[in-house]
This record gives sequence, structure tokens and C-alpha cells, in this order.
Amino acid sequence: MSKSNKLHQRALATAMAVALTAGFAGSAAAAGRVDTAGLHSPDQTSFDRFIVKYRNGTSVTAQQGSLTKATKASAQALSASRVRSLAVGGEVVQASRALDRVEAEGFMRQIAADPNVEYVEADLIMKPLMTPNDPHYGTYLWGMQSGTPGIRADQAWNTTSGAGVVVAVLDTGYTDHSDLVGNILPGYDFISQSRTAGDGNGRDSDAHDNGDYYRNEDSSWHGTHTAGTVAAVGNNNKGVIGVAYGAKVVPVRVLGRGGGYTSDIADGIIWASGGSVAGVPANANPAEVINMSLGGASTCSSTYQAAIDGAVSRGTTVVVAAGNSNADVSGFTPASCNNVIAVAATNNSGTRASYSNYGSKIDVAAPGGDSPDCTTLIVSTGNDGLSAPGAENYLCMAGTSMAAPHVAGTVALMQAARGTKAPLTPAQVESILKSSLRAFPGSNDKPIGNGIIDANAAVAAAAAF
Ligand SMILES: [Ca+2]
Ligand SMILES: [Ca+2]
Ligand SMILES: [Ca+2]
Ligand SMILES: [Ca+2]
Repeated sequence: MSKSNKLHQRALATAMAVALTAGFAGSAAAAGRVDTAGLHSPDQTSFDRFIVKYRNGTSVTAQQGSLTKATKASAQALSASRVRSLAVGGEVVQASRALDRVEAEGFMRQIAADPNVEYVEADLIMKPLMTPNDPHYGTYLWGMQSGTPGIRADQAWNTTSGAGVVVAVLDTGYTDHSDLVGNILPGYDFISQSRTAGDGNGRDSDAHDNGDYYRNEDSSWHGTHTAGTVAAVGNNNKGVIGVAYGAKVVPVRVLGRGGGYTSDIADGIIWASGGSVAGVPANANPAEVINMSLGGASTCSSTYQAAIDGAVSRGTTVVVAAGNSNADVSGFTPASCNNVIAVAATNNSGTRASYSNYGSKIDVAAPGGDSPDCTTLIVSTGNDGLSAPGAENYLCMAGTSMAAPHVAGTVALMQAARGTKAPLTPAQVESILKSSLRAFPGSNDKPIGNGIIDANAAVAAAAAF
């Protein structure tokens, strides 16, 4: 018989085997089912354990022999062994090394080629659905939860904590709160006037908050509070958790006693986003997102717009609080500037907070809290000092200042969920946030956009984009 004839016969035999398999699907002779769904999990990219179900009566010796045969097809050295039988049927199989998706699927197909195999699947690693152990979470942080008024950060945390992303918080600076300071990167103090700064000098590299007490008002610790909502340390059995508790905050001190000048804030925007400011060393950690829980009564000025456009051109998303004047946001800056995400505040029923600015320039809404007590306000890291810093504590506050960091934290989660893909542009971030909103549970007396941000949906959309 010629060589080509042999080949021909072999080909025919294969065709017949295929026909038999098709004709007797489900019979003992059929190859096993390969369940590949788990190989496409976004959470797991390597696999070292599998579950193999053999047909009744397959001896342990035959199982191990079949496994050894399956490993032979691997390009690199691989062995596999039975670990134990499962109560529901099937054997746990341990591979000698972790396999990537492609190799895992090839290995599973080799195993399933044994007609004694009913099915094979990856022994996937499950993770707890994230409920943080921070003690204030359950009672106070309704804004991050999945109930009606929340942004569903708890669900987004099953995908990402924001690790690897930098958020610049332009505010009063920060304090060394033990539930925050681990997530603080080097910042800068842009307050040029010593009297406003209260730290005895003008600009300097120390962005600590010395206290912004002014006339008859005590220090607010506003920057410590907003930074905590963005990225307080999470799952550490202490206090609160930030929306992006795995992200880092660059504190940019721009507000002091009585507030801060636009000129200093504009420089802060440029620096935070990686631009250069004369006389100030470059920011080693340019931010993917800037949070500005600040504003004043004016239309958007040329200086603000130029600074914001500069940040956006460097890929930094700019999130701004709409203001707390129960008025149209068009009269407030920088919230009414182009190229920003202007954030209105909702209460713990999920509708407009009584103080929140409103109008067509609002982009999205987020929890800012409203009276009467701490369970309906926003709780975050704080301090008990009336003028200079005292002991750390947790403070409840209400405002669009509290709503904006919920959004900035969500943007950090979105960018982290990109993994190795290019970061989203600020325009893409805004578009995804707006197309993934939670509808308001009731009507608002004034327009504040189309809904409350949905961190879980936004993260999923950002990962898939
Ligand atoms: Ca200073
Ligand atoms: Ca300083
Ligand atoms: Ca904590
Ligand atoms: Ca906008």
C-alpha cells in the first residue's frame, strides 16, 4: 500500500469517527464537555486547578493515566495530579504550574479528549463580594452603597479599588489622619499669601492644612474630608473607606483662611495635571483626575478656562462641585466652565439636596447629604482642632463639596479598570458617566442632570470601552 493510500484511509477513518460522535451524542463514546466560560473572567488570567468529572466506573489509575497523557501535549513541562473527589462529583486536579487562558483551554481540551470524561472546567477562584470592614461604612456611607441614593461603589469594588491611579485634591490641604495618610502622595502648597496660608510663608512643598479658621469660623478640615471620600484607607477595620480606596491622593493646597485666589488655584490645576509652573518643582505624580470642591459666584473666567483646558489637554479629568447656593450653576465658577464635570448634590433619598445648585450646566449628580443628622450627611476623615490641628476624628458634612469627590473617586475606579488599555480621555470619562447613570427615584424640583452616578456600571463600561 502506498504512503498516500495510508493517508487517505486515515482521513476516511477520522471522518467516520466524527460522524459516529455526531450520531451518538451523549453516548459513552463522546468526548467530554469543555466549559470555557470561566476562562474569560475579567478577574482571573491564570489557572492552576481544574475540576474533571469522569464517567462512573473510571478507575483512579485510569484517571491519572489520562491526565498524564493530557499534559504531554503541552509545549512546556507540565504535570497534573488528582487532589481529591468532590461531594458533587468530579475530581480536583492540580497542575504543576499556572497556565494562561490559551494554554488552560488547550489542556482542558486534551483532558476532555478522553471518552471517560464527562466535563472539565477551571477551578475558579471566587472573591467575597466586597463589604468593607470599616466600622462607619454600614451606618454612614450610604452614598457609596447600592441602595436607592448610593453610587454602587460597593459593587464596583469587586472589580477594582482604583489602585495605580492618582487623584489631585485641590482644597485646604490635608492632615495626618491615620485612616487617610497612607494614601497621600507628596503635594504642594500653592497659597502665595502668608496671611491666607497661616503657615508663616507663601508657597512651599508642604501641603499640610494648618487650619483655615477665619474671623468667627473654626477650621473646617475640608480638604481632609474631601480627600477621605476619594481615597480614605479601606478594609482596615477603621473608620471610613474612600470610593477609590486603592488610589492615591496628591494634596494641592489652594484654600486657606477666608478661601483662596483664582490665580493660585489656576496654578494648582496646571501643576496637578503635570504642567509646569514657574518656581515650583514638577509634580512627580500627575493626576488622572482633579477634584475641586470649591467655587465662587461668577461666570467662568478666562484664567480658569485656560487652566482647565490645559489639564484636559494632558488627559486629566476635572471634577468640580456645582455650589451650595440653591441657584443656577451658570453663575458659578469653575463649575460653569467648559471641559469640566459639574456635580450637583443629592440627599439620602436620592433627589436634589435643598442647597444644591442646578441648571443645564450640571453634568451629573452624586451624594452630598442633607439635614437632619450624620446618618443623612456625608461622613469622612476630619479633625477636632478649632484652629490648629488637634486629634483626628470623623466629621459629617453636607454639600456639593461632598458630592464631587464621589465622582472623582469613581473616575479613578474607571481609569484603574482600564488595566493595560490606554486611559480614557476626559471627554470619554464624561460620556461614560452620563450614559451609565442611575435614574433619580423621584422628580427633582430643579434640573440636576439625568441621574446619580453609578460607579459599578461606569467601571464596567470603562473596562469594556
Ligand atoms: Ca506656605
Ligand atoms: Ca505649607
Ligand atoms: Ca478605613
Ligand atoms: Ca461638562
